[in-house]
Amino acid sequence: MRIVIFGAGSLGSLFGALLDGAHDVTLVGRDPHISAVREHGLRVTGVDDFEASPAATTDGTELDCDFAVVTVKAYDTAGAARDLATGDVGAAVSLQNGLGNEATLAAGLDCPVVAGTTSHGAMLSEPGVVEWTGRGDVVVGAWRGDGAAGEGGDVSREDEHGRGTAADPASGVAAAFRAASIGAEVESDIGRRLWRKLAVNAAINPVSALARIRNGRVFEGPTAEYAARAAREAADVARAEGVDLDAGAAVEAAQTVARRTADNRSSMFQDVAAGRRTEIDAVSGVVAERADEHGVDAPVNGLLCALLRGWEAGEGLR
Ligand code: KPL
Repeated sequence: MRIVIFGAGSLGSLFGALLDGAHDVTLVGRDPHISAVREHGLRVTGVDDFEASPAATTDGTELDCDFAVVTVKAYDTAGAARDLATGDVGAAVSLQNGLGNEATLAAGLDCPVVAGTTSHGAMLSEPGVVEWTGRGDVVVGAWRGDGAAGEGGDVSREDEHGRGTAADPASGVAAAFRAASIGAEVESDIGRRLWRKLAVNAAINPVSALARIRNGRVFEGPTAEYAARAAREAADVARAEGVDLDAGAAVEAAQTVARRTADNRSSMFQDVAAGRRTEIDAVSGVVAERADEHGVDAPVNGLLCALLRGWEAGEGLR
């Protein structure tokens, strides 16, 4: 299959390397990483050590593919959709942090959109080299618009070639991942998975970024109570949206991820440390805004969001 990875940061590059070999992969990203991949190939270290040689470009326009895996930061999603719309793309698969990315892709693209989450961990250690910091999974599901991603219905059908049917692109995507030995499942209730991931990110990312601590420390000491409250609030908002997510289960999911990725610096901590804009709008910002709409209290998410937005404004990043 022809697969475009739109957003060759850490996770995008990891998936590009893993999918290469089984598929015809093109990475879209920025220099100096893309030039390094073109000149020397893409090296993966950590969980496994190997070299891959996907095609690599800084120009994401006029690309044709069976599907594009979108791994850009949430605030770059509209730009990714604009570029992808100039090519012939069979489906767009969001493997991003935050809520709302699928709707942005669907608004800009005339192809099916697949929602997804992943728990693989990765870090770009230098141009052309990605460290695979933790093996995880990939879960995808059909995006059906109006916020009801993948609710109900059978999304696990594959055609005789193992590809998803036109009405069912998620199973084709999962099959393509599995063909490259990447564990991938189709989830009929992907909306719930996205909210659970949002609760995990709402707990870990802003707390780790503001306190400058690795994931394993978030649920220890003085930050623990606030991380738990951020996850609980996200679950309260999810339930107000009709998503069956228990507050205790959301806290437990966040604690499990923090334990499993204890040595990692969250993506938001990495952004702040590098002086880059964060995904706070698509994480705590979405929780706080939807809470307001539903008349639900989410003061911790509101405060975490204000602090990160204040930091970004002070750095001239927004
Ligand atoms: O998704 C993550 C991130 O860093 O953005 C977590 C789950 C917190 C793992 O680090």
